[in-house]
Amino acid sequence: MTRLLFIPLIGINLLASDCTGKTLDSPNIINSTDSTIAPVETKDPNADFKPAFVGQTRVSGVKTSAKYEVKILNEELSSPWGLTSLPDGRFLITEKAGNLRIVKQNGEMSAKITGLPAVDENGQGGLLGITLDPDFESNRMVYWAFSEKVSGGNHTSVAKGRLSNDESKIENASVIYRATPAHKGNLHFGGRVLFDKNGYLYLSTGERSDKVTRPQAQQVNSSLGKIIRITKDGQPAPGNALASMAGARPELFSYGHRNVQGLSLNPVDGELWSNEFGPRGGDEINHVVSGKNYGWPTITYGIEYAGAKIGDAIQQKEGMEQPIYYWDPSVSPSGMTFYSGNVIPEWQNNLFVGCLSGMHIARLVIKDNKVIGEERLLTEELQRFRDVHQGKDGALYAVTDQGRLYRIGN
Ligand SMILES: [Ca+2]
Repeated sequence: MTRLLFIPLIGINLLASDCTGKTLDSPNIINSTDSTIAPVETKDPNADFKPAFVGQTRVSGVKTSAKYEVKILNEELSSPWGLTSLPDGRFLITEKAGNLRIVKQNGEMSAKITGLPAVDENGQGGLLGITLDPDFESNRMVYWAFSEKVSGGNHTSVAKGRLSNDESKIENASVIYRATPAHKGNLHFGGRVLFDKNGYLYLSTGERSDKVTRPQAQQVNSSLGKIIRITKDGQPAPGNALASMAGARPELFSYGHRNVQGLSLNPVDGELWSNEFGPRGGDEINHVVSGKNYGWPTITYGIEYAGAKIGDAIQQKEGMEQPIYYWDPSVSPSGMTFYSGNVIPEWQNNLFVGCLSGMHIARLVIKDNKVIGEERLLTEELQRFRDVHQGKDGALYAVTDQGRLYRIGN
């Protein structure tokens, strides 16, 4: 029953975790919990960089004390990428090649929903993140990110459309935002979408990986390597702090990102958190504040895949934000969610991060915007976790590149 399909991305992500680098004395980082479990990461890091503060990496391990049950609801999906819930609890799931499906809580899968614009499914591109309009129950509008082929290459785009009453198609699909410039490549599209509490839409992008586009993560006249915040019509949302910076695109929310595939709102204060892939080492969790610079490629806790240093090999710089947490070696973080359900009460306000090369779901216990405990869930499944989502019933759900939909609850 194990299906090890979808090989194309595995090579790339294995590189990220190919840990042949320097050795370092075991980090001796003690956090503020009374846990005595060793950090979950036991491999040597790729680099001997020092964290900026205690608890920024390799915190003490934690272990869920409640019993929970892991169920595979479906394993016939084709490279599912984004997962969200309809109001009645069924799931709306994107498949990378361009298909959208509804899956019932019992795992039963619908036919392909038609009417979406074509996607460029090469490499890391395709049909990516998905979210519902906050007013979905009255307007049935759906928003999704995808890689769009255009003259000059491709780029990440956002489209919206109405889910037809019979759920067979998306009606009047239209592209509302294009993260230009285009680039000829098939890597680092970002691709999560998420509404904030005010009804504005976040989109995460990537810097397209190539050396020629990488510097654009620091350039505020480009949408590459950014978190974007727009209206439902794709216009710049009001209040973006960068809008006052000379030459900046007013839709930019934050910059200096490498490739952001995880976005979630912290239920404690409604603030935005993100993750991003580092190069070889240096995957990050960030608390994202309007107008701030998250450093890539100027500061990073990673090194090039081939082992070379990146830039000046610095990890801190005035005016650039530190990650809340980082991983070295890489775990390849993708979709993530804070948990606010009651099914597993001890998980409340914890952050759950789907990991691709890491092949687990990372559970991060967070206090005062610091990570104070880490656990690896579902390691025995050997799946590449692409998205993690809290269902309407308060359980956790996850999809994997190999095609599974999991329920994690009681
Ligand atoms: Ca960073």
